[in-house]
Amino acid sequence: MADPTPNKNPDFDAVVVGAGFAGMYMLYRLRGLGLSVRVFETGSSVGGTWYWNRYPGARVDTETMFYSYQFSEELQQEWNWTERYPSQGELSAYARHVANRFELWPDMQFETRVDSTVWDEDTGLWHVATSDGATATARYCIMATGCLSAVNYPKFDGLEDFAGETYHTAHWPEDGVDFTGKRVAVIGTGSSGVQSIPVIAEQAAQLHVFQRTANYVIPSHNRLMDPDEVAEIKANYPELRARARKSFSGNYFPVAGPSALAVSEAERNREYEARWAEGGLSFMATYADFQTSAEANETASDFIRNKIRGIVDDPEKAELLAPKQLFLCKRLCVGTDYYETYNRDNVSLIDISETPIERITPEGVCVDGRVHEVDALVLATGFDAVTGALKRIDIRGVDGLALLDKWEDGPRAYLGLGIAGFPNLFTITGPGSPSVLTNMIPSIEQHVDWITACIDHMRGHDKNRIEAEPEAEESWVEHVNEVGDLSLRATCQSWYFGSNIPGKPRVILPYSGGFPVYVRKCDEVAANGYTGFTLN
Ligand code: N01
Repeated sequence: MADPTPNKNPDFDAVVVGAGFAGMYMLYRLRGLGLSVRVFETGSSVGGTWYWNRYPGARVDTETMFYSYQFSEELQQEWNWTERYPSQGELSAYARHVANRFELWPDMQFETRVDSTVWDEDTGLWHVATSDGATATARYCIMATGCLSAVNYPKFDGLEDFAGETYHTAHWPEDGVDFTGKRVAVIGTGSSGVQSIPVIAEQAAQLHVFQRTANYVIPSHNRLMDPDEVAEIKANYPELRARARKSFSGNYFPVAGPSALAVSEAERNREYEARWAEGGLSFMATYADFQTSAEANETASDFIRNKIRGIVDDPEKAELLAPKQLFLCKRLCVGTDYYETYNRDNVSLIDISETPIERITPEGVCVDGRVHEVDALVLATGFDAVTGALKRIDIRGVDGLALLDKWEDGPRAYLGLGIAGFPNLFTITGPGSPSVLTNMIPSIEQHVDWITACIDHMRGHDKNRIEAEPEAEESWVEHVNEVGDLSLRATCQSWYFGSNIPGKPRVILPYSGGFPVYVRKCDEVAANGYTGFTLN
């Protein structure tokens, strides 16, 4: 797709792919440098993950006073979150407010998918081809495509013959779905299933939940924000944000102690009870050795399993819902009335751990020779995480190298920011960066700030081309894998390792050395003139 007439004056200084929280902030910062920018977005508005994931009950499970931008003091002071864990609707409204406030709309083109982007060494430009048949050239191509955006559609035999309606949680109709009086199947019990199941159960005549792996679900105890609490957080934002930046996940969760085994059972249970009562993700940070000691890990698992047995009336269902895998193997879920929902008469739980779904028939879901008849099918089957969205675009670098080929055995990237063989292409929260193991918005801001400073540096030093060096990339990938293998997470199946996608190489996708260590490394690289990158 090389431009027949090499042109050193690109259509745009930068093309940004995606208008989620990463793409919007990238646009804002690059415009601040005086660059011309075009953002392409498949959806018809801003918000990325919060645009697409409109399933019933969708809400963030990070406290939203902190799951928000911090780059603008005015923005964080003027915006008022109404709930501890705001809904998809409120998060989308926030995204639109940001686009309005910073007048981002004119540089964003919606309902336009980027199909391919091809590097032309002669002109030093990216040639970006979009779904509307147009092409654009740009000096920089910045992938703000999201870590959890490429939908995982399971390949069940007969799925296309199903006579009812089929939905995927991550591709939900804009006008919503009314399940009143319907028989519904939900397949999948990760965060999306956990959030949607209680809401669908309230509407549907009958709900069948198909569970392959039981997950750990901490109650959210969602509530309206207390105005005094909001005022206090707003008054102390700088210190609170700084404290979060110093914490492993970029999210401040107080750690009760270095080891769950260093305290008595009574003390440990008091701490677990307090966190269960408080609700939310801070449970995962109770003790620092959950990822290093199976015995410590088991104390948390046991506590949660006992909670499930206490909530769910039917002992058989309770045992099915009690997770068997290590705590924090998979992403911890946060729910509202999740386990309580299984006490409803209209909810059944079908264990597919040993007997997988055989096929979908026109009438419903067939397991072990029995068809569970339904009117609607909800696929809560997740994503081809971290690399999926990048691999679904035909990205070609130096000498036509396809990213798909380069990543055949797993992603290789330097700091999750640059890729050897793909000059002037940056990935926001790419593989090998902390991304999904952290609070995403601070991680996005850190990457966008770094990329902005890098481009500014290049312009200040009369450089037009930047490329990760293969050796630097190799040694970073090795480090990411070494650190990844240190945690118990490495012993189980999860999307963190690509295990949810048939045929995907088993490689740790995010960097698990923690946000502060990672930020220090990125800062050092920049301070030393972008070590590990070649600038021309
Ligand atoms: O996806 P998942 P998700 N047959 O991959 C099952 C973020 N998020 O959309 O575990 C039968 O976690 C699969 O089973 P198993 C959050 O980071 C955040 O729920 O592979 N079942 C699993 O139960 C989260 O982790 C928020 O055995 C099949 C489920 O489908 C990430 O997104 C909300 C199957 C998929 O769970 C992904 O969450 C939502 C098959 N062929 C999401 N294929 C909040 O902020 C898959 N499954 C609250």
